[in-house]
Amino acid sequence: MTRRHPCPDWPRAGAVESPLIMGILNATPDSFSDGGRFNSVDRAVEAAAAMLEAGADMIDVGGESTRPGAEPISPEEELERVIPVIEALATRFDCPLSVDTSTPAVITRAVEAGACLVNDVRALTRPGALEAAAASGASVCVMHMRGEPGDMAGRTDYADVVDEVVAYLAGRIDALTQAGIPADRILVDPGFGFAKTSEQNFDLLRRLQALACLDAPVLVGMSRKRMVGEATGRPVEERAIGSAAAALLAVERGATVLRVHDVAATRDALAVWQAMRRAG
Ligand code: PT1
Repeated sequence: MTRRHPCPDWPRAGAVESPLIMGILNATPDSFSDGGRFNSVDRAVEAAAAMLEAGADMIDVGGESTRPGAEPISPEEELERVIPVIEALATRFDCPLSVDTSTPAVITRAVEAGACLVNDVRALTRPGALEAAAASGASVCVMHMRGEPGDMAGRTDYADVVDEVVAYLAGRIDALTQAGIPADRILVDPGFGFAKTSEQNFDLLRRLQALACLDAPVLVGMSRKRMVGEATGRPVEERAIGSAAAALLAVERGATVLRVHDVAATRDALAVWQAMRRAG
């Protein structure tokens, strides 16, 4: 029997001294490649332990890559990758767990296994996903994108990217609340890197405050993304500092949950911000 750790009361913009750090755990074969199932779960537990040690507040487990150009995987494959990892983490750690999925069966099973947050880059638009999430009782994060990761790259013809993101997320909040998900369990995410040019990503970041009208906690994920690479000229393995800077700029503009790979760098950036906020 696995234990389920409840999600925190999600911090809201303005009322927040301590944004939450969500550590990214990829339960994909390319992330934990050598050996069989036991070995890969073991390594996932080790990676989670290291992020918690570095100051992560929660762990986000995902089995499907959603970076630009990625191909979808079958529900069976996704279940096989994700559920054993969530079960193992729920047994070993006290922290809230999140599942990065769009798949109804994975939503149901992951919440049973101990996840308290469903993080869906497709905003519960897959058939059955909304119903599965509502029935699970978990919190939900809905994100903006256009199309699918496999075809989103060219779909960047926005009149105004911020207006579209806000309108889309407002519509998803309506759909979720109508499906019975309480408003205080809904988080929103502008979807950095999803069907947006670098320029549009930075425009979104600059005007992130506009999402405050949705009256929902704002989660952001810019960690190691191409937008950080284009700004810094650095390859993916050298983007920790740029990513921490981006996360801090988002916090200044109201973000309260930070989805990151580099937990220690983000923690230090937040410590500097908090010291400034508490001074004087
Ligand atoms: C995200 C996110 C996510 N990103 C949420 N979940 C990914 N809530 C996975 C690039 O431009 O931002 N929010 N789950 C990862 N997806 C990408 C997208 C990775 C773009 C890289 C890029 O480099």
